[in-house]
Amino acid sequence: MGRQKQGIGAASGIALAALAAAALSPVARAADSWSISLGIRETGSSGAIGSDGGTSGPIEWINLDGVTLNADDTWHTLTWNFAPGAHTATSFSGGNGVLAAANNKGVLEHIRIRNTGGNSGGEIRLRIDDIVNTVGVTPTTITGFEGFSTATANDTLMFREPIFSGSTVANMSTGANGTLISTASANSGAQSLAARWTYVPNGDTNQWLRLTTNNAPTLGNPIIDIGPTSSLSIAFRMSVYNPTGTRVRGIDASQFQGSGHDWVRAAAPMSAGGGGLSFAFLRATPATLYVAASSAT
Ligand SMILES: [Ca+2]
Repeated sequence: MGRQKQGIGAASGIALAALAAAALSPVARAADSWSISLGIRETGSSGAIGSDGGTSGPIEWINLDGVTLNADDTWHTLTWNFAPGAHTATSFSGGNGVLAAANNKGVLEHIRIRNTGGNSGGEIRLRIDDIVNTVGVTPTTITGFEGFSTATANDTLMFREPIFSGSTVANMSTGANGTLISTASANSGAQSLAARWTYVPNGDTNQWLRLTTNNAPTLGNPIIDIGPTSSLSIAFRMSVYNPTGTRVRGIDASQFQGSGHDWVRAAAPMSAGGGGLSFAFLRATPATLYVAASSAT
């Protein structure tokens, strides 16, 4: 009886060891990469570059899913050339597959970010800087996100928060969500705009985000020149906090915490007698939980 028990125990031990090994083995990871394209609204505006061109007119995607950005945490400047033959246009809403509008003016309606690599559950950070519209040989910087307070409210500066657009909110998961000024990194100057979101963690490569400028209180619906000698450049930097195949966040909801829980000891390294645990603190308001964050770093 005793031996039989031992045998079962040993077999269970092997099975548990195998499970543990499987859990610790590197998981085959999808590429943490995203495809970037522009959504241009053909407003036919007459206002100056960067001013509010409104929300009327068809929307064409320019070079649909044509450029790949990897989570390399490095700045890359992408340029879309509006000369005929130098780009493709694909209707998103009411378009005809040709980029054209009165006055050669349209609006930067959105940046399209498709989850081409199939990232599943990653907290994605897309930094944006130096939005430059060049006409002929004359560049106009619409914004480099300099001069704005770091306390500028989420969802207000050129780009709305990722959950804003009804077109793609179903692709958004819980967790960090926002468009905030960041001083942690800039392509030029000292500031950029950091958008943060998480796709629904199912690895669907058709998921995309319509990061829209729709009626943003500051720099919303910005007019750009889309004439045959014009182009638009934007600097991007992608990173992901929990890449595909990893899981870095959780909540310790174990019992036995008792009263007077010693957080310092729990967070101390195990080599020093602590628990070696990391914590994310949650702030609760009625019906909603937010991850406490002091900045958009
Ligand atoms: Ca900047």
